[in-house]
Amino acid sequence: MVKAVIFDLDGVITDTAELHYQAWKNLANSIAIDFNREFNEELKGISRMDSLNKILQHGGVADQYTEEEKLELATKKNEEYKGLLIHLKPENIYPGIKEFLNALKQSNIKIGLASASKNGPAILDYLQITDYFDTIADPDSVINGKPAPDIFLKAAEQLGVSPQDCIGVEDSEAGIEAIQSANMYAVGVGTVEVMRKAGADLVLADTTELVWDQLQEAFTA
Ligand code: B16
Ligand code: MG
Repeated sequence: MVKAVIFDLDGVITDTAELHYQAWKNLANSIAIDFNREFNEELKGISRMDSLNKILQHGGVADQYTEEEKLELATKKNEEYKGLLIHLKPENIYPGIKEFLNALKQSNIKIGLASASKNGPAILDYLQITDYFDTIADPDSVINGKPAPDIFLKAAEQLGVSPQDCIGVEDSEAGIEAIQSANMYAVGVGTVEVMRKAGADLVLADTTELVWDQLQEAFTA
């Protein structure tokens, strides 16, 4: 029986991927590394430091920076990213999400957030949907990032719900793998082939297809 729905944030609730893209591109270009949208796809769901390491490897300069310098680079990117976030408004919530959240509340289903983003709470505030969430798992409180299950398990634990009674909603391959490893039902929002390959139990083309009654049926089928 479904008792909780645990959401990813970037790419499921709103399109912060575009803002990450702009800030990473500026950072990469400032150290003479090419950065394009195709490569940005590989960073979805991946933590800030893991993203930076991937970018440095992509530029063939991973061994040229000390840990302290890497931290400085990541902080510089995050400062620019935070400057972009302040423009987020409720209108930037993906279509169908508010209706879905309301339906979950009406059915007394618990709602959790399992985002890799340390900016998650601020983003929910900008979007004015913080009150819907019964819990937010802090990415700093888990050892392993997605595709490890840790952040989804943490959210379930904080909600007091068994993983098998949870639905996880994700847009990234790493995130779907994380939900599967957590033994939850994985709903992927995005391209069918990509989501199926990652192991999604149900694939939805976009967030307007997040309809509570249908999701509950799919879960129990
Ligand atoms: P921050 P999600 C992830 O969020 C993003 O998809 C990923 O691109 C980003 O690097 C990561 O959060 C960390 O974000 O730098 O704000 O801590 O998809 O797990 O909600
Ligand atoms: Mg995401």
